[in-house]
Amino acid sequence: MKKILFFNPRAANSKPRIPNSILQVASSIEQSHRWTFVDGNLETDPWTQIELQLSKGDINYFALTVMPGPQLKQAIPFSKKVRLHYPDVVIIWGGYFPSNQSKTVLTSGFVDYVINGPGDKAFPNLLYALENGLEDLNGISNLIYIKKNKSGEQIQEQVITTAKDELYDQDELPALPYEKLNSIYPISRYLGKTYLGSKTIAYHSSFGCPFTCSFCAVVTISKARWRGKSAENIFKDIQFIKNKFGGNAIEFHDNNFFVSEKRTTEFSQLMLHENMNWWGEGRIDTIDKYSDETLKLMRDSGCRMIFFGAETGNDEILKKMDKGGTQSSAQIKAFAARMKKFDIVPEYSFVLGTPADTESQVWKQIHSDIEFIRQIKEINPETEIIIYVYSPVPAEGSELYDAVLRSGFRFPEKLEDWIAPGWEKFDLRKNPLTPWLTKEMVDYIKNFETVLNGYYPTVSDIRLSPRKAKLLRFMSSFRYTKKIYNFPYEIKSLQKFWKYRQPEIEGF
Ligand code: B12
Ligand code: SF4
Repeated sequence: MKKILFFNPRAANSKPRIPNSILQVASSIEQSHRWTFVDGNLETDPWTQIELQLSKGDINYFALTVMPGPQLKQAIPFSKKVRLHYPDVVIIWGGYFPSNQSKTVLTSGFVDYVINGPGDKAFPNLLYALENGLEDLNGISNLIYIKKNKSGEQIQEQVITTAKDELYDQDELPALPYEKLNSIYPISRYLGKTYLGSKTIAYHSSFGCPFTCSFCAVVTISKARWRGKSAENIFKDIQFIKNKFGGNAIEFHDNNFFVSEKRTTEFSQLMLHENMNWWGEGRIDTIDKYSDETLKLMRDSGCRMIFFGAETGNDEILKKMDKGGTQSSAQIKAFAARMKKFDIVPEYSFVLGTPADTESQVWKQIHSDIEFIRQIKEINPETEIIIYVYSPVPAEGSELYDAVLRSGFRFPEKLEDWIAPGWEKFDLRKNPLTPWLTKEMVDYIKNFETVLNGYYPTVSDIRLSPRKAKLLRFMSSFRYTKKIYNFPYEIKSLQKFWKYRQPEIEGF
């Protein structure tokens, strides 16, 4: 049996999560292959561990999951080293980054195959083809690779993207190999303390999203499709992790957990007596259609907070973002008030700094969004605000992406450029290299965020004691009330000193 070395590059400096991407891909080859795993989130020196495995001489595949951002800092140099020192090992990348930037990844010379979106069938099918000498890989869905044709003396390279499968029935996928993971890294190490509970389970219950927001990388992967596991199956898994490993709270990592009110209701009913808090991501216009009974049931079953893409208070931009056409600024406000009634904290994320034709229009948008955020805080001060600076995703054909291209923006063409100092933070949506945003604008947004986080510290940072939160608020109150956001060094240094945690970068 051939052997795979899976690698999860470091994504979080603390609080590692159950590595669901790796677990799900591993479940697809459980019966046909041997595998082991190195988790960059749990190793101080993951390369030594990788090399230890490779030096045994029985690894045939090095398979990595890669998100944009900091994961690239290990994914790129380690793949390069594997290619250099172990040239026979086949290198396969999967996940959002390679799916969206496949050409750059494949032309690097150190990644052989990219799994495009769900790997549940593509991964085992690819391994089968490679092991059985099948030359034509075109029949393997969800795969991107480089085909080399020899014409005369020239080798022509062509990036081939095979057909995409419809999303799979999530209830038919094999069970995740939790026990095997536990034998490599004790699962207890993944059940972190969050504001939801002392042993928080990260669970992924659905794939995709039925919407087509034009700034979102999920659209390019799942093409407005969504499939979810049944409430019973989610509940069974949760009970298993709870009983076997002691999990006592849940973070749902779905892009959109709440697509089906029926599923949410069934799940909430099952959870009523479990005494577990839970959190997930949803849409305002979807959940606003839920009945009051459902919202109450959700809260009774432990739903404490929901993450929503509020995006902006500007109705015109909301339309450009293609939020499905039904989310409006009035609804965003009314919904914050509705959530207050049910004691569920709405966590609103905003995307500031979208492109506009002139500099003054960009500034106008930024100022009006900041005013809008302040109004939301007045309506429901419990609302958690997450601020992103817009970073484009290659959403070909959308109005927003057309404006991005018109501005002259281009993604890096060389894979290693993604870890150059300028690009490194690009996908953290904090420091985008977009032509329409000046440094002053980015600073202004960041400074407002600092003052806002000072005046309203997040409840999800459990290390921040009430006393510290009070002091932060006190120190920020003059600036916040007088709207003086520039150079908030005193707040920044306190946040740095207390290692204030930004949920958008590290999770809770
Ligand atoms: C958990 C998570 C994190 C955690 C990671 C924690 C950890 N690993 O310990 C934290 C909170 C740190 C995080 C941070 C970020 N994240 Co993140 N994250 C996720 C999240 C919610 C879940 C990932 C997951 O487990 N999915 C479950 C598995 C089963 O699905 P999957 O990964 O898609 O896997 C399938 C396929 O993609 C494929 N596949 C995936 N990997 C591999 C590997 C191989 C070898 C193969 C063959 C196949 C394969 O097969 C799998 C099974 O079908 C996703 C959203 C989502 N629902 O996926 C966002 C997501 C991946 N993150 C995203 C981003 C942008 C980030 C950030 C860079 C920025 C940000 N502001 O969020 C930061 C910074 C990351 C960093 N510090 O490196 C984006 C990526 C979008 C894009 N632009 O490409 C996503 C999609 C969220 C979103 N909707 O925008 N993230
Ligand atoms: S609703 Fe959320 S996950 Fe779905 S397309 Fe829009 S931003 Fe992406």
